[in-house]
Amino acid sequence: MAKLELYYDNPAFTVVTGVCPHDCPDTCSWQVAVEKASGQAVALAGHPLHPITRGSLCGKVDRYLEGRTYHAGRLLTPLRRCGPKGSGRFEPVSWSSALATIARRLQETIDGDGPEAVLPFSYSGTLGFLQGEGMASRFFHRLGASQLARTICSEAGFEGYLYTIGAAEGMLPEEFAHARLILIWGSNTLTSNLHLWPFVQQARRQGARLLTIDPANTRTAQASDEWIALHPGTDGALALAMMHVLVDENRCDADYIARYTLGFDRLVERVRDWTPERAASITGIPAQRIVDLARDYALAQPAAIRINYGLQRHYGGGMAVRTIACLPALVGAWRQRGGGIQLSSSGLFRHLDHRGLHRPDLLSGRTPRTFNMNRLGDALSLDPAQRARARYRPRPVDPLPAVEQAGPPVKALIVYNCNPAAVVPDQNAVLAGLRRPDLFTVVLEQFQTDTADYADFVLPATTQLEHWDIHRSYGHGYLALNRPAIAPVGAALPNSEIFRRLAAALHYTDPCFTETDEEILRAWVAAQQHPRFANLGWEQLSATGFYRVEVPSPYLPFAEGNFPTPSGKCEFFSARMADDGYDPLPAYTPPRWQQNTVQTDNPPLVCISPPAHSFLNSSFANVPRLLRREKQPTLQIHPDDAAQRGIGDGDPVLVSNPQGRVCLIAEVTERLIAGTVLAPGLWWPKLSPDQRNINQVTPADETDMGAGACFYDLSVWVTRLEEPEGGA
Ligand SMILES: Nc1nc2c(c(=O)[nH]1)N[C@H]1C(S)=C(S)[C@@H](COP(=O)(O)OP(=O)(O)OC[C@H]3O[C@@H](n4cnc5c(=O)[nH]c(N)nc54)[C@H](O)[C@@H]3O)O[C@H]1N2
Ligand SMILES: Nc1nc2c(c(=O)[nH]1)N[C@H]1C(S)=C(S)[C@@H](COP(=O)(O)OP(=O)(O)OC[C@H]3O[C@@H](n4cnc5c(=O)[nH]c(N)nc54)[C@H](O)[C@@H]3O)O[C@H]1N2
Ligand code: SF4
Ligand SMILES: [Mo]
Repeated sequence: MAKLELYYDNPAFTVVTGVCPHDCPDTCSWQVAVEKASGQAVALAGHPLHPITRGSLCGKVDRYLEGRTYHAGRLLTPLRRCGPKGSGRFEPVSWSSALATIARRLQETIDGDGPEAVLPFSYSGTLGFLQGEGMASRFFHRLGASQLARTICSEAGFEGYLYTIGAAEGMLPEEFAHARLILIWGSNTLTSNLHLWPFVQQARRQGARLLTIDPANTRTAQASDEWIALHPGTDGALALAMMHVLVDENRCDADYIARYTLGFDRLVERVRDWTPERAASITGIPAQRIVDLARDYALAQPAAIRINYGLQRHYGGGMAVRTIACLPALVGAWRQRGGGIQLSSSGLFRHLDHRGLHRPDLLSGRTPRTFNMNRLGDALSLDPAQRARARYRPRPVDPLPAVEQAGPPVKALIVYNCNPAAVVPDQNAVLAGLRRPDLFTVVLEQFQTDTADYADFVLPATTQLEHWDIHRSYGHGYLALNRPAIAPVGAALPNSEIFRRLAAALHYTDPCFTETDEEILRAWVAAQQHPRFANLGWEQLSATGFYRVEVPSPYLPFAEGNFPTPSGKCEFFSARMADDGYDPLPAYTPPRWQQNTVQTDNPPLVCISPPAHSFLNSSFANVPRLLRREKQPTLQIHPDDAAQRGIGDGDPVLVSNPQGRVCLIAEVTERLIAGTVLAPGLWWPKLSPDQRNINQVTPADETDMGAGACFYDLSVWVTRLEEPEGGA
């Protein structure tokens, strides 16, 4: 029985269809029951008819009502700071006074330093087209603000995948059910992609084996047939050795290779030296296990690979994904249902037309500078050399701007859908920037985050129950509509409305700033002309709440080649890579941590910080029920590494490097390869014992491709503390 069945035919309630807004590949559709008399939402559940959601939400979102919409900490009114930056002391103000002051300050900045002195800063609080960058980009385009390269999550892997495959397309979750071997490679499905799991289990019931390749013995690895442990950032070496075995033992699909791939001969040359022994010394996986893995991979067709973003948060992450993405073509896995690889399904939606939504024409010929969000600390610096370094430079061939081209200091920062004080690398540099007395900061938020503590004005934003939106998935093939189910709580407003009002306060007269949210979304739907959206219409979308992009089912995109690369083939050799300054063949780019070879009594350890099960980045890390589940900020450490440092289970430890320091509680565990430590993220610094989190020690280094963040590629020293450190 559907969970909201009780409410469907009850005249006292309405049931409204929506979609989870969070940054998660599953993009679950949901239904909300609202009591008509009170206007209160009383129940929420996964949409029973959505083919991927199948009626269930994850443990974070199934109690979205108490965890977000009606959370006691919801921001309910605009606030003006009345204490020092970071102190969190604020007083309530009216919308009209807040907006008038903000508009005046922005205009002063524009008049004094030029529009590029304004920097928008946003990421993935919501993935909705409208409440994400919809109205915001209209506003910032009109203003002429600096632009932001949104690089913090997936850029390296995304770019790497494009070089080999041509677009972020591949297997869909439904097809995993037909695999005979599944490799979960650098992903923690049971935590971060839960709705893939039923398809994996379906395949296993039909005899498929499941292997998980991960430095940590995660929930997913524990639920697999085997955990293959490797050192972080060494996946490229593993893939090259697998290719070596496939070529050496003649286990490739010669016909598929001849028809649908480019550069096989050069690939053969390249992998000749990549013996399993060589890869074993790099990855930590025994050579024989690598040989067997390659054989299994060739023999157990169809074989499916799920890579996700965990494995690309390393200096060589782009090249690693580019290399792994070659494997399915080598064995012809794409030919069959259940074979291939999935990184992201976002490419299914690449033909969506967002011009009418984002209105780039409002730039009127201006080309503002673009900052890399991973270098927010540098972008906020008053030193032009640092600002120049913060400019977006995704490929080696892109020139670094000269100091003279750094542009004006950032004087106004507008943060929405993001918590940079917790999530961005080089936290100390970020905080130094946020503390600048001459920086005017506005934060649109649902909660009083660490970032909000540094704001001059905090503006209360609605949650997904209170606004309109449309979402696409990056894990499956559905679009979804989110209808508001309840009126805004308190004086909160949708991001779209806040930017609409700011535009009015700045006297921006383009009619796009007066369209309602529903009008904007209807126009967006009507603007989609690509055949993949041929049957998309407002009526249909409103009736069901979701829409499957028009590709065949089952979807075997590359069964007969048709790769969206320049050559139309799977590119083992990529001329584009050569043009962009890369090795054009699959290669191994070692992680940065490997360059740290100092031998001391307390050698550095590699530190990774993938998500804690109950948090979603820093979201939900203020929900009491979920905080109780995660207990405290911990550092998982292998017994050998702990013993070497005199660390016992439960001891407070100091994790430090030249970047910064954070105090965590040691969890001594064998569920981790020795030499690596794991700090589950992302705790709110202000809710942590020493008011810091793991991004104290993450560097602002950029990945090889796409200028992504190297969150899992750093060295730290770990020492036992006598007492936990308190206070900052
Ligand atoms: N060390 C380390 N750092 C990491 C990662 C890691 O694995 N390790 N992961 C990285 C990754 S993959 C990502 S994607 C980033 C994510 O970083 P962020 O994009 O900052 O995501 P969240 O931490 O979830 O914070 C989103 C904020 O947006 C707010 N929000 C939600 N909806 C709305 C809305 O409708 N309006 C407004 N105004 N606000 C809203 C939420 O309350 C929340 O505070 O973090 C990165 N940081
Ligand atoms: N519950 C929950 N779900 C989430 C999120 C969340 O914070 N919480 N975040 C969402 C977001 S924004 C994203 S981007 C996705 C991310 O989801 P995933 O892509 O699954 O990425 P991570 O969870 O960062 O890392 C997955 C696994 O990669 C492993 N790993 C780290 N380094 C390496 C490596 O070098 N090689 C290999 N093979 N494995 C490595 C980690 O130990 C971890 O188990 O999940 C989304 N879903
Ligand atoms: S966070 Fe992911 S799994 Fe949880 S409800 Fe949202 S989309 Fe579904
Ligand atoms: Mo992410």
